[in-house]
Amino acid sequence: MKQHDIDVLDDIQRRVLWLATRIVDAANHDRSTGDGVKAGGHQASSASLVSVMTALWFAHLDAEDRVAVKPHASPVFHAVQYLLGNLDRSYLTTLRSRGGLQSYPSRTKDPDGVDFSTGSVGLGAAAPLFAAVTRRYVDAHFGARPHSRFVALIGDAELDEGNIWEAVADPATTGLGNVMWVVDFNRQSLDRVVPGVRIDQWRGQFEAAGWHVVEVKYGRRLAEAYQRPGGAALRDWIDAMPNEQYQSLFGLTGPALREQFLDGAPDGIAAFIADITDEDLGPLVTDLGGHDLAALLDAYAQCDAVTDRPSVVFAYTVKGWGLPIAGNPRNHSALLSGEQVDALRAGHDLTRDTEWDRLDPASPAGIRAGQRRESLSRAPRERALGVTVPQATNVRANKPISTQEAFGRVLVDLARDQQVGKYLVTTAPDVATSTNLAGFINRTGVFAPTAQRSWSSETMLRWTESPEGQHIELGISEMNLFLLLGQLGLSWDLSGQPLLPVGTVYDPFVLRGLDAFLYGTYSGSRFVVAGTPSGITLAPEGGAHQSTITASVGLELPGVTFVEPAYAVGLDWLLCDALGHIAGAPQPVPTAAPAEDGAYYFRLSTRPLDQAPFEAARARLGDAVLRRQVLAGAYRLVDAHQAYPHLADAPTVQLAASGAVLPEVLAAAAELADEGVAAHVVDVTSLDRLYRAWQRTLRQGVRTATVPSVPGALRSAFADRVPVVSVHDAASHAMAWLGSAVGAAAVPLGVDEFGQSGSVAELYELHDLLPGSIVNAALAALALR
Ligand SMILES: Cc1ncc(C[n+]2csc(CCOP(=O)(O)OP(=O)(O)O)c2C)c(N)n1
Ligand SMILES: [Mg+2]
Repeated sequence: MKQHDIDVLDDIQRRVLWLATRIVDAANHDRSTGDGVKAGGHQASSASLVSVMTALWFAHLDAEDRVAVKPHASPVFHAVQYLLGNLDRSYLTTLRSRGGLQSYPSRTKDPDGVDFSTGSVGLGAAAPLFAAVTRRYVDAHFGARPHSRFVALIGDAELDEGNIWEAVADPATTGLGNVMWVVDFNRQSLDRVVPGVRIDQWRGQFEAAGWHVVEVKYGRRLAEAYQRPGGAALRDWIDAMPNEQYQSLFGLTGPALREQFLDGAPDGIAAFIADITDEDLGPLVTDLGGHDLAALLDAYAQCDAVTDRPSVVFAYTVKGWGLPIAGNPRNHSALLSGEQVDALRAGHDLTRDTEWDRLDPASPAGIRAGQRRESLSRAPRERALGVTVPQATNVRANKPISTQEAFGRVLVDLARDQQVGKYLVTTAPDVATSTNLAGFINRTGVFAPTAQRSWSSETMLRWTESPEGQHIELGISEMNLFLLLGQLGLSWDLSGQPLLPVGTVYDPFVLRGLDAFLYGTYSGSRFVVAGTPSGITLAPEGGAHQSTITASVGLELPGVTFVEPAYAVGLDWLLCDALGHIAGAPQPVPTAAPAEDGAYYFRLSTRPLDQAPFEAARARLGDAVLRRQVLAGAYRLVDAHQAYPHLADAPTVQLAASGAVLPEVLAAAAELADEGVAAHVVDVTSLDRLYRAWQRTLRQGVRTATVPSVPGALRSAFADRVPVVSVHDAASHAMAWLGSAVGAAAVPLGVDEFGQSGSVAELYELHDLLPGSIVNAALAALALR
């Protein structure tokens, strides 16, 4: 690139720096919320990335490229989009306000085309890597898409997050030449200057994982100084200097800076810098490559040239670059004072009247911005897959079967479906076979970018790896599972091809990947995940493998519909319906509910259940009604008054349960009938949909100051004002609200302690889940009434 072009980019980056700084300043000083809570924002973290981002957007990226921006640089992103003409001026004063620019980049809430949400450090780095994994899959199955580069801009302290290394190390992410990470290597985190010099460690870790590593360490001034006689010693001294000492130079000037710089320096350095004036010394020794636009563009080009593996650029930067807080160890959340902002404005040749202006369209910088706007624009993508997922696969269940097994069978059946089959893609963190994906894998194969020779003669599981495979196998990292699912579910946007992603994970380890789960759904991703097996029903496995709080997690996660069927046909309906929603052709959930628009979490079990009770309910209600109720969240598995007509006037309770515990509940209902108590049994297939329906009517009542009605989903399955016993192989709290919802006393039974090894019966006894305890709970509920 010619010097003239670099000068133009330099003009642009100065304006980006100003706008990013002022956007944060305006949030804090131009607005008053009146609530005493500081608006906040990160001027120093933003300044650190200004050069990297200016070089990218104004000289490197193409329209199809996708970029994750580190959370604290969101003001830089918005400043760039504003200068490109993609953001209205009115937004610039709305950072961190309602409906305004989000504190951290958000796909779903920001107005200017964020590719990846970020916020929880580490995840934004991994997301583009898994987006590239997804693209490789899409290209192999559906034909090559226009080339994209997947870029992550990450803070250096983000490298402390383990999920980064899980992602880098997984074989599924190897060889992705279209990935570039740029590490904003400012040697500062939130609290401190990062101790020591860690670059050799980071470099070694990336290289060991097969990455291409580039360092952009020095700016032009330092590079020239190194060429002079004795310059090599200067270089060695700067390289060896601890981060803490180097960072301290930014706050100093004059003789004090010289003294600090020479503290501990070998002989000869003092002489080398003796003829450099005090004024020139600071800019020289703090001249880092991460603010040298030509050096950055050269590094990006080096990454493009390496096409067989991912690249990482360590861009040495200054936290607070160009601001009075540059390099200050306390600068993470520091805000410039009014006087400092005034001085900065004047220093950028702006006034209060011109401070928010775009670049003059007639100037070289303005012309460049106009050209870049053109070359970076892209058309919106279609989200719907446009295929019809069948309502059921008609899974056969004539003998006892677990929900986990039924799940595997339904997937095999869907894989055969002419329309749907090819869009299904499964993934699991080394638990594919133990979560019943083997049937699907046998049918579709395992994905690998190139065909692999199979050395196994095993007939049970055909682990054939090829570009046609539809299962992406991961190492044991639940973070990677959810990160990949999140990206597969955004493939319609990031790779121009909607998919039907399905993941499996041992239910207790959903918690291990929870932040990535949240990340995916916060980003608007849609997928199915099965947590299986779950609960203490996994009896012999003991407390370390028994999940108890996951039902509450599923219930409470926004953007996730939590379901926990007990019977195979119910599971079949729910799974087909979920995939139908993801395909974008939702079959209406008949509860006047707003369309669901997120992920689905199936909590499953390996306990085989006799399917006869379900078939009885089916005969009683008919498929159409039953299916509607199963999808709505609950149905009456046993209606006591129909099953025991002589109990029509007897005291009545209702036993509500989800999943594996239903046999005990059914037995308790029979015992209660013997004792002259009519007990309805309600199978709660989706606690989440029921709760949402209830909340919706409550909130409606609250907002309109009217008496809330009972939602249909509750009304059709539950009897009004009849005491409830809830029974769940999960924390009792998840179902404890049902009493309020039906207006009656409730006794919630569940697992509120860590589990341990045993038989199902032993552990159910321990946690009061056997029929005898359920009967006692029912009598207690009647007494509480
Ligand atoms: C998972 C997570 N933990 C903690 C934080 C709070 N936090 C935000 S930024 C930050 C330090 C980041 O340092 P670095 O990545 O080096 O960024 P920079 O120096 O560029 O600001 C921390 C601890 C977070 N956002 N996410
Ligand atoms: Mg940092």
